[in-house]
Amino acid sequence: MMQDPEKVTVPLFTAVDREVFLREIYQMRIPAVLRGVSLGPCLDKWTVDYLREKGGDREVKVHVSPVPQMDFLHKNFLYRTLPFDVFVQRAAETKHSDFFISEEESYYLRSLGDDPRREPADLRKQFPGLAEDFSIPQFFEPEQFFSCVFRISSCGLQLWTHYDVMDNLLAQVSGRKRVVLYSPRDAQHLYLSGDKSEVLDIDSPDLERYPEFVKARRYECVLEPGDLLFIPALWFHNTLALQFGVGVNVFWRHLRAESYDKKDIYGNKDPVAAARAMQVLERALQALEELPPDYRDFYGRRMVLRIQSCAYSSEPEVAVQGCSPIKTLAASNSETSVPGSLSHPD
Ligand SMILES: O=C(O)CCC(=O)C(=O)O
Repeated sequence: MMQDPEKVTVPLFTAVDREVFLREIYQMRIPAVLRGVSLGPCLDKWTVDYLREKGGDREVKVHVSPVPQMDFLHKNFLYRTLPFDVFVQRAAETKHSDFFISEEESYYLRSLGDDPRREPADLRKQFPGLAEDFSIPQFFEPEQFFSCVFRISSCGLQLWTHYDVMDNLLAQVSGRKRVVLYSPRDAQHLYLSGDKSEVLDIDSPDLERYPEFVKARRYECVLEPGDLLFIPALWFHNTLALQFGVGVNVFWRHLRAESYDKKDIYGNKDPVAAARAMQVLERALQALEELPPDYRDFYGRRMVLRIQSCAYSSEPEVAVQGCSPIKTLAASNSETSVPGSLSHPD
């Protein structure tokens, strides 16, 4: 019989200040929904009309897809450039009179820096008029700041499962959004292609092709307007806009600045030491190619054992240790939460 994936609700915290965040969430390296943190007047102000007027006609590069589930494997989407106000109008409507592919195409904006090849995005530079409505939560040290990115999606838009190498505070300003996350420890069940999982349909995966996928523990939450989601570096995430939605995410460095690739503008290039280790591994695998298959198998297994004993953490996964009891999704959906602490809805 096919095993069901283990499901866990992302813990919900209310009345979180910097001290609670640093002590109870940041240290544990687990995702958490933070409700009630002040994000500024954007929550009331950012209607479609206001965004169009204040954001103006600055050009933005957007993803346009014929279906809401974007597929990076088969590149079922196009990149197109539109004035911001036109883009917002199209992302907010469900049927378009002007379109690139079809009347029902979906739109997604991940904003970029002024010089997209050299500079990370910063809402304060690209959209200063709108940025003054958004307060960046001050949970980190200013020198940890990396980028501040607009995320605007058509209703139904689903972004593939991927990881980033920076810590992330994803603020949902309008519209509801489902987010599914997987621990870095479950990487071996996710069929990775670089930083992305090849399993696009996470709700109904092809288990003949991806039999291991059910072994990945699924963390899930639905963000309401005003919620912040803390996504620690290396945690995989998949987003599904349940409505037209506007979000802003802020990436923060978790490691020292020199640990990161200087050319990284998206916050998703592996840290320098990790990239070097992966290159050395590729060279080691090439060396094994010189051996006959049974020797390659034997020395391959010895290498795996060495990696397991030297690099794997002996700590149990914090999410299990630190967050129990976590309500599983199979249980009731009603949530209660304790100010400044984990919710224990059961
Ligand atoms: O909210 C979204 O649309 C995607 C968010 C995301 O991938 C991120 O913040 O890294």
